[in-house]
Parts: sequence; C-alpha cells; structure tokens
Amino acid sequence: VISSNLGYPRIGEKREWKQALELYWNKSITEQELGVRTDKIRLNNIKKQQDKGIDLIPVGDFSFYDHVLDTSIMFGIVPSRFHYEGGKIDLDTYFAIARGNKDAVASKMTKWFNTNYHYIVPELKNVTPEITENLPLKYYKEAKSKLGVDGKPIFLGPLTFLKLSQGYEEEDLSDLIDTFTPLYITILQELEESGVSWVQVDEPIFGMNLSEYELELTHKVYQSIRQAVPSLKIIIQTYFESVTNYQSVCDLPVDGIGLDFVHGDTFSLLKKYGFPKGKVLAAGVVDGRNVWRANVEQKLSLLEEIVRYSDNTLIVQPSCSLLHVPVSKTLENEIDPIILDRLSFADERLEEIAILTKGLRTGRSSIRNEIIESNRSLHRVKESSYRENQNIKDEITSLSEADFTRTLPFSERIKEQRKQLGLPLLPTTTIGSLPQTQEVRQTRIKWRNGEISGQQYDQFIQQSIQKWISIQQDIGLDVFVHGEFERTDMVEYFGEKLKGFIVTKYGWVQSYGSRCVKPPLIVGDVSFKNPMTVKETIYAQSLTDKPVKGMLTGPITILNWSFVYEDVPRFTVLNQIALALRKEVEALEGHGINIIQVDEPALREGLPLDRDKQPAYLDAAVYAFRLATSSVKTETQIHTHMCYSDFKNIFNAIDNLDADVISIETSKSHGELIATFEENTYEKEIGLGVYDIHSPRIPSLSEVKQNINRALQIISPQQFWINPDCGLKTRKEAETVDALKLMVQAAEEIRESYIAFQ
Ligand code: THG
Ligand code: ZN
Repeated sequence: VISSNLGYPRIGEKREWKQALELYWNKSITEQELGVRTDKIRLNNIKKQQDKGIDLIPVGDFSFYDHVLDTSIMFGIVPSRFHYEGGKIDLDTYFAIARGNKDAVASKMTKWFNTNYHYIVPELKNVTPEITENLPLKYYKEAKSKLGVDGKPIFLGPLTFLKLSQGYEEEDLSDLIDTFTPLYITILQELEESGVSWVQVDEPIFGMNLSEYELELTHKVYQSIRQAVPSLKIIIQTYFESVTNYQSVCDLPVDGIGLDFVHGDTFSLLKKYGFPKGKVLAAGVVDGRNVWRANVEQKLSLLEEIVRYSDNTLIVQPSCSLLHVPVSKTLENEIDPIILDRLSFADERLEEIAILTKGLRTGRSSIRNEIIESNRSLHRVKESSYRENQNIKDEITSLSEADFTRTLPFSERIKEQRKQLGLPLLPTTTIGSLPQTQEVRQTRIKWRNGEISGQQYDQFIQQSIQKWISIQQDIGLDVFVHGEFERTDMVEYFGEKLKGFIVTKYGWVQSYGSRCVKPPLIVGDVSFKNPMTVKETIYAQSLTDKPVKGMLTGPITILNWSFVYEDVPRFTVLNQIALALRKEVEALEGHGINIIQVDEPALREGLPLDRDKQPAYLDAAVYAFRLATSSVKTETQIHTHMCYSDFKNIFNAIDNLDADVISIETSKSHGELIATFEENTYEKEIGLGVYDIHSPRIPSLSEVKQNINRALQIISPQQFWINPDCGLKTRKEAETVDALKLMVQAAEEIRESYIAFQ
C-alpha cells in the first residue's frame, strides 16, 4: 500500500502565486523575479507533501496559468495570430494566448469538466505539433536535484487533451491521435530514460460518455505507448465521476488505473466487474473537491473492501487533484471550533491520506485515536444548532405545484409587463455588476479592518451607486442596475447573509489564471434571515425613473459554488436555498422593484458528466429556480443570466426555468448559439451578449452592430434585448463607459432602422 497525491494547489497559502503573476503582468517585477517567487512556491508545495508523508508526489501539476495551456505549449500549439515561429515558447506568448494582447484575442476559456476551474481551450487549426519542451521532465528533474524527491510526473493524456481541443472535425480525431502519439511517446521515453518510475496520465474524459470508436482509438494509442515504453509505470488517472466504460478502461495496456470512489458509484462497478489482475488500483477515497473532514473509519472500511479486489499494490489518494480546495485551514482563526474541526483543506487531506495508508498497512488499531477523533468531531456537529431548523424542513415538505408555477403563462405575463415597464424596442441593459475599482475594494477592506465605520462604508456604497446611476443616465441605458459595489463575490455575499452558511478568510481556490474565488461553506440548514439586497436596490431606484433591476444569485449557482456539507442530499440544501431566495424576491417586489434578475451562471457547469445523470440534475435545478421566482405578480419581470453558451443539450431546461428574459454570454461562440436557437423555438425574451467583456479591448461600432444584426436574423426584434455578455466587475471604469456608449449607439441605430421600416 502506498500513498499518493494527484495535484496540489498552485496559489500558495496566501495567494503568493497570484500576487507574483499580477506583479509581472503589471511590469512591477521581472521575469526572473517571477521565476524566483514561483520556484519558491512550487518547491515549498513539494516539500510540504513530503513532510506529510506522501509517497508519490506529483510534479508537473504546477503551472503559470493553466495546465491545459501547458500541454498545448509543450506540443507547440500556438494559434497563428500570435505569430509563433517554432522553438521554445516564451512566457509572454504563453500569457498572450491566455489573456490576449493588443493585436490578438485570447484563446477561449471554458470550464474544466463540472468544476469552477477554467482552462484555455487548445486551438488545433492549422498547427503542426512538435515538442517544444518536456515540461513534466523539467519539473521531475528539479524536484530530484533540489529536494531529492523522486516525483511522479503528471500530464494530460491524449484522449482528454484532444477532446477538450477545438479547431478540428470529429472525423479527424483518428488522424490527430496518430499525429500526437509519437509526441506522447517521446515525452514518456525521455521520462523513462531519466529514471522516472511512476507517471500519471490524466484522462478525466473517461467519466463522460465516449463512443465505441473513441474507445477503440484510446486502446490504439495506449497500445502504441506500451510498446514504445514497456517498463515505465503508467497510471491512467480518471476523476470527477465513475468511469462510464469501466471494463474497457480497466483493460487499457497500462500498469495502473486511478478511479474516483467519491463521485459516482465506482465501488459497485468494482464489485460487479472486479479489477484486472496484475494492475495497480489507485483508489481516490477522500474528496478532492470538498472540504469536509473524512470519516476515517468509513474510509478505512471502504479501502479494506477495495483491497480485496486487487492483487497488486493499492494506492491511497484523493479523488482528484487538490487544485479544487483551499490550501490549509491553519490560518482560519475566526471559524467556530465545531466547524473548524470538521474541515480538511489540501494539507489536511494529505494527512488523511497518510493516516488511511497507515491504517491499511498496519491495521485498524494503529490509527485508533484518529478514528475516535474523527467520529467525535462528526458527532459534535450533528448535535449542534447548525442542524436543527425544523421550520425550514416543514416549509419544504409542505410545498406544492402552485409554489413553483407563475399564475399566468409567459404570453399573458409579457403584455402586463410591457404595459408596466414601457420599454423601447431592443431595450438596453447591463448584466449587473459594474467596475469594482481599487477604491471600492480598499474601502471594503478598511471597513472590515475597522478603520472606517459601517456607516461610512454604507455612505461610500451609496456614493458609488449614485455616481453610476448618473453614468447610466448619460449613457442612455433603458434598464439600470445598482452596480453591486457592496458585493465581493456574489456567492460569498449571499453566504454571509443567509443562515446556514459561514465564510472563510483564506479559503481561496483558483478559478482562472490568477483569479480566485472563496466559496462559502454550507454547514447546516439554510434559511432567510433578513433582506439581503433591498437597501442598495431601492436606494438606486430612488434616484431614477428608469427601472432598476434587483440582482440575485440563483439557487443552483449558490449550491455549486459553495462547499456543501454532506450529511443530507444536495437537492435538499438546494431547495432550502431556493426558499430563502424566494423570500428575498418577495421583499424586493414588496419594495416596488419591478424587474428581478436571478442569475444562474453555474447551471451548465454543474451538469453531471455522465449523460444518464443529467435529467435528475436539470429537473432539480429548474424546480429550485422556479421555487425562488414563481411567487411574484404577473407584471413583475423575472430575468436570468447565464455565462457560457454551450446550451445544445440543456435547451429544454432553460426554457422550463420560465424566466421572462434571459441573457446569455455569447460573443465567443456566437455561431453555435445561433444554431441552437435555429433548431428550437424560444418564445420568451432574450439578450445575447453583443460584446465580450472579458477583454479590455473596446469593440468597434460596426462589430457590435454586426453581432446584433446576426442575432436578429433568427430572433425577433420584439424579443431581443441588448446587453454586454457578462458582468462588468473586472473591467476598468473608462473602458466600460466607452463600450456601453457604443452599445447604446448601436442599439439606437438599429432601432431606428426598424421603426423606419415599420
Ligand atoms: N463567482 C464564483 N465563481 C465564479 C464566478 C464568480 N466562477 C465563474 C466565473 N465567475 C469566474 N470568474 C471570476 C471572475 C473574477 C474573479 C474570480 C472569478 C475575481 N476574483 C478576485 C481575484 O482573484 O482577484 C478575488 C475576489 C475579490 O477580491 O473580489 O475577481 O463570480 N464564485
Ligand atoms: Zn456571465
């Protein structure tokens, strides 16, 4: 039995990695200094894993931005617009692919499976792959020479890499595999020659539904690899879901298979089909995506069962890379000890791995104290006041069909809403958040540190709202927002205000590039305490005759972006959140707010990887959204917003949300989305983002008009709203104003042409 890890967070305990990157981007430090700082973080991470007693320590999990981009770079895949001419790829080109530069737009960024991590999509169009640098080897050598650690190089496998790439037709997959196989072989041969013993090749794509043909290709590529590198010990690592083609994957000609025993029912597959003789089973038994301390006794029992199915070494490991959890709980000094005691961030997970490995090696009694302690902490929280809100449980059970259905259908509602709102054709609006300047962030920090009073902070927020109401007036938008200056992260904000949540101080997790999120913890029954957004919204509304939208985050997004406790089904927690939001929606409406937007940016991302599990998830998400939004009057207009536009398979669910208006991020994949709307009829109102807010580039008037006109070829102008494609929180003030002015001008010109035509 040996212990292993699949990847360690890059960001550092206090986000030192983020700081270093951003200083480099701002030209405040040199490339060399960036190197010094990141070397320190990387080596420290390895050292820590060694100290925690992990036998197989991953190397090559580090990245300067994203590990999928690293794989592209390793294979010399640089889109032609960056004018790459072969050889090693310099750091600035690397960052340009990720972030864009003044001459070229960045590559697309999208969600890493069903997580909140984003990767840079490889663009395979017109590129000739070649190895530019053997990255896993570089990091292996470094750990060996600097720390004496014989690491386990890890990198993304060919099937997953190609399936996540764009710029090729499905029928070319086989050719691409043929192109990449020799490159993979070279990488692996070099590792073998350098004395590497174990390699982890990540293939999380096996949690999704692959075709027979794709499985055939998989076998072919691993066969070739096996022949070329017969003695290197290769583990194919899957995670985030049980493997959908279990037998086929287990039969791959490699030395070990890594399986996720936390998500999906992998243990049933093991019982049903067994495990191939002679292979190493790498068992991911503690959750790499959640922060609740493992029940050591239960996990040990599971491992004792698992070990019976394998006749070779058993590897004890987390279910996936620890990239998805915060670094260490030791810095948290304001969390109730009952809860703190229940937490396991990355470092504590590693301790659990070491304990379980010991228990399995030397018997249950050798970890007796750890078992008692883990049971005790679990018992303590179950008996605590976090878990006893009988009222909420009763409210949930007494819900009926009427509670999640609007009184009238959309076709009737919209007439009342139009009367009430009096908006022009092609109304303009924004998604909700406005630029969070340095000043906004610093004032919040001052307030949190007690340097300014709550009253002073409130006053500052009011001034910001006032300023932006007047800016929106000048720009000429039709529906205003208050700007969300009082919010850090939208989910954390609601987490701080709802009962059942607590927040951490340092619980950061990488979201994309240097950007991090700090998911709140759901520790017990969730319920509404006090209105959460009413004060700021009605203040904004008091300053203008234009409608101001109420802005809320929806139930499935709050659920997906929190660390949810595990003693009750997730859907129970989801409904509790929905019920609390329903009370907020009612409070806003009661204060005269006529448009309420309930955003669900994380609806798509939470979609289970396995097709068979998707309908239940979508039903629950739709039900919760409707529970949150259905009690309003006919003339109150419900909006929603979603980021990312891969809606092909979830169109019905979106329609079933029954939101009066939906806005969708589209500028990066306009074509696909338009096709979706061509294939399906959608009667409700809709805003397709008309410019990309993720880039500082100001679009040209003709670009914006072109985007609008393209959408209007398939969506009627009576249904269409004009808005940017996502919230403006991360943008600078001046560029936001300029871009919105252009957007309004484009809307006005196109509106004119329709009116003239009629
Ligand atoms: N909240 C949460 N998850 C998300 C988003 C979000 N996932 C998807 C998408 N939005 C990711 N986008 C972002 C955008 C901005 C930031 C993080 C994720 C961000 N973070 C600050 C940083 O790292 O500098 C930290 C927070 C702060 O200080 O305000 O800006 O919106 N949960
Ligand atoms: Zn968005």
